[in-house]
Amino acid sequence: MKLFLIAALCAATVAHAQTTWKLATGYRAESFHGENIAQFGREVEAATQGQLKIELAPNGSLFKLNDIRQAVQDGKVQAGETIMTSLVTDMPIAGADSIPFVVGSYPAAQRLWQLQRPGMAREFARRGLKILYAVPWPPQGLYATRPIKTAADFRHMKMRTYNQTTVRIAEILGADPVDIAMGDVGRALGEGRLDTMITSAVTGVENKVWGPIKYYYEINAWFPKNIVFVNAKSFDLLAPDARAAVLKAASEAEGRGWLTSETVARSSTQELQRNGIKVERLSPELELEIKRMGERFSREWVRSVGHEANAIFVPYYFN
Ligand code: PCA
Repeated sequence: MKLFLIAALCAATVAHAQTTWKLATGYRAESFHGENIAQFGREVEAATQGQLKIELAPNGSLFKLNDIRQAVQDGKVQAGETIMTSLVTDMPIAGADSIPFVVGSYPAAQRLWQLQRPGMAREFARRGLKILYAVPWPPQGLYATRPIKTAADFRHMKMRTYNQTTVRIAEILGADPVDIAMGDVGRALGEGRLDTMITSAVTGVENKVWGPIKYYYEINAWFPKNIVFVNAKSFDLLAPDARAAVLKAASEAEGRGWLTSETVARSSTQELQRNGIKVERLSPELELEIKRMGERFSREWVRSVGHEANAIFVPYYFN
């Protein structure tokens, strides 16, 4: 009996010693988000003396970006990264960071995240998921193949979208939405499948959009976040010290990711410029008009989310 117990204990230790989490993402391993995940993985592995390894499955190779949350929830993969707006259909408060013109700076984005996080953690917990950390993309700017001078210029421009939120924004602007995953932007541009898009400077650089794209307007429209999370059962299976190590590394990854995002925002805008893209401001009249459209989107969002929206935005605006 004693021997059996010892054998069982050893087996349990060995089981802890060999855990590997696959982490599915829809984005590239070489992006700043991907590199941050890789560093997070290295830190977890070092802190747990190899008890836990995190293996990145980039580029939608395991699951498509918009399916990753469900796949982790169903236990098909242990961990994942997605963009929060991909969750809005059944988790409306996830869209709080993609309402145009609410947040205009990194400190404001951070404040919003602190207010959004408790509700998100509840939503995740309800689905058997645990949030590890979230990091914003640089501010969203407007790219175009031809100058945009008035709101009418959007009409019948093919605008790239990547989820429900961006489709609605395209519709409000009067553009024709075309769904294009981030990795396909370069090819789609080459094939003339898109004329305009709203995304960050770094995404423009990674997709080398110069050539077809001639203009980048720094409208700072919103700061969407990527969220990294794990199936709660996988997390609970870890030994307590490994769990603590994961949470510590996650909190460091979050801090590091926010700083990198800010640095990359600046360097990428310069790189767009170096490659011949005109980095400009919209005319004040058009900026005002676009902000009004943003307000319309915001009203629709608040109406669809209800009191949970107030729980975020009342303190955001009044504290
Ligand atoms: N890049 C991603 C999401 C937001 C961003 O800046 C994309 O364009 O798909």
